[in-house]
Amino acid sequence: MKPILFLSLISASAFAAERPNIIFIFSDDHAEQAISAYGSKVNKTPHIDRLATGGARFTNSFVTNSICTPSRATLLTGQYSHLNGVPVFNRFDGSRDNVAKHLRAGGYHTGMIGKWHLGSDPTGFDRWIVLPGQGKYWNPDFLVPGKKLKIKGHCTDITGDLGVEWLETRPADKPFFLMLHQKAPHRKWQPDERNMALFKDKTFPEPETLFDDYSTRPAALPENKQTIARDLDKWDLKETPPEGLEGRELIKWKYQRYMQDYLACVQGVDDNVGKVLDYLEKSGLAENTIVIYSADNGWYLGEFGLYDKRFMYEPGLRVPLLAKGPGIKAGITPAEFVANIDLAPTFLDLAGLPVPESMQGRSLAPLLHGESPDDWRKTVYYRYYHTPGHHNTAAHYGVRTQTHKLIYYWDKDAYEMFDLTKDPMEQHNMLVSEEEAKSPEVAKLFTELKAEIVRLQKEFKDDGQYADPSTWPKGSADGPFGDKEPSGEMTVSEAIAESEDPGDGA
Ligand SMILES: [Ca+2]
Repeated sequence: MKPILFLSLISASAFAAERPNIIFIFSDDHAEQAISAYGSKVNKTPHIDRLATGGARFTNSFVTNSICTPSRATLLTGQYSHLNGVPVFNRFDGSRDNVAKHLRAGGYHTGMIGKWHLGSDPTGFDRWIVLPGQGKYWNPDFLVPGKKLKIKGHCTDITGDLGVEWLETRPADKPFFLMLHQKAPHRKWQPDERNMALFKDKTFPEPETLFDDYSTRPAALPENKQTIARDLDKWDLKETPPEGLEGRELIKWKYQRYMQDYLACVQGVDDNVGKVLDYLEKSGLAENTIVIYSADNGWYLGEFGLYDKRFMYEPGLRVPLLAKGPGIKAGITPAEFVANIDLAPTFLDLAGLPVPESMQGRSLAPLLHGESPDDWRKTVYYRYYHTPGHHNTAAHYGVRTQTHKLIYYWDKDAYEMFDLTKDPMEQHNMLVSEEEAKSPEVAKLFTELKAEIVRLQKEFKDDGQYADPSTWPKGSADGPFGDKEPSGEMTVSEAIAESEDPGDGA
C-alpha cells in the first residue's frame, strides 16, 4: 500500500492531533533591545518573556534585508530579495510559491491577520484579513477578499482580538497555521490610550552612541536621514520642544519623546501576545500549539543617533526570535546564526512537510529541540537595496561573522570593517585610516571577509540583479487598495466572518 492511501484512511482529527498548530506573531520594527528577555534597559515585556522562559530565545537572529516589505516576502518564500522579486517597496507576485500554499496543501487550515504590506492579495490562506498598505493605528480599515471593512478601536488590540476570534471559529478537525502580524510599533507611533498614559512621563537611559559623530564611517552615515537630531518630524514628536532647547539638550528631549511613544506601542504588542497566550492556555490549545515571535527588521533606539532600520549595523541587523510549544526545550538560548530565510522552512518542518528546494534557509527545528548541528552556518549575508529611499540610506551588502563584520556601499565603492569582539558598538572602522588598513593583520582579514562575501553570493545565487534601481520590479506594496469603499463599522466577529477566501485553493 502506498503511503498516500494509508494517510487517507486516518481520520482528519487523528492526524491533527499528531501535528502541532503554529501561530507566528510578527511585529513591525520591534527592536530586540526593547524586550526584557533580551536584556532591555528601557522596558519590560512580560508576555513575550513567557516565550523565552517556556521555550527558546535565539541570541543571534538576523534579517537579510532590514526593511518591511522585503522582509515579508522573505518570510513567505524563504528566499533572499534577489530571488523573491521584492528588493524594495514593490508588489509581491501572489502567483509565486509561498509557505502558506504548502501548509494549506499539506492539510493545515491557514490564516493571515494584520499587516501584510506586499501590495497583492494574500494567496495560500483559507482566511485572510489584512491592513491596506501600512494601515492605520486608530479605527483601521481591513481588507478581506473583495471588500474593505472598518473596525473601530486601536489596531494593536483589534489585531489581537481578530487572532482570538479566528482561533475560536476555525475548523476543529484540522491543524492550523496562523500568521498574526501587528502594525505596531511602526512609525509614527500612536499608542493605545492605556499604554500612552503609562509611558507619557517616563524617562529612559540614553544609549552610549546617541551623539555619534560618524567620524570613522564617512561613507554613508553622515548623509543619512534617519537621525533623532535632524529627522524626527512634528508628527513623530507630536509636541513642540520646550523653548530655548538646542544642541544636545534638544536631541535628548527628542529621544525621550520618541521612546515614550515607541515603547508604549511595544507594550500594546506585548499585551496582545499575552492575550493570545492566555487564550491558548484557557482553551487547552497550548499543549499542541507552537507560538513563534519575531519582528520584520531590526531597529535603532537612539544607537548611532538613529531611529529606523536599513543599516547593517547590529541594531538594524538583529531581530528578536522566540518560540515555545510542544517539542521545544524550555529556557534554551540557541546561539547559532539564524536568519529570516529560515522561518518558512521551519514552519514546514514543524508541520512534518517537506521543504522545497527553492527555499534558501534551513529549518530551525533541530535548534528548537536543543540540538547543535556541526554544519550550521557560521556567517550571515545581508543586502539592502533601497537607495536613496525614504531616509537617504546608501545601498550596501556585507557579511557578519562570529567576530567581525564587513560592509560594502557599492555606489560609493566604500568598505567598513569592524571587530565586534573589541568594538561591539561599531564605532571604529578598521579601514578608515590608511595606516591601519595596510597593516598585515587588517589587510589579511579584509581579504578573507571579501572572499567570504563572494562565497555567500555564489551560495545564495546573488548575481547583483536589482543593484541598479532602474531594474527594480514595478508596482507598489501600498496598493492598489484605494478603490474599495469601506463598509459601515464592523465588530471583530463580523469582520472575521467576511474573511473566508472563496479562491481557487491555491
Ligand atoms: Ca518594518
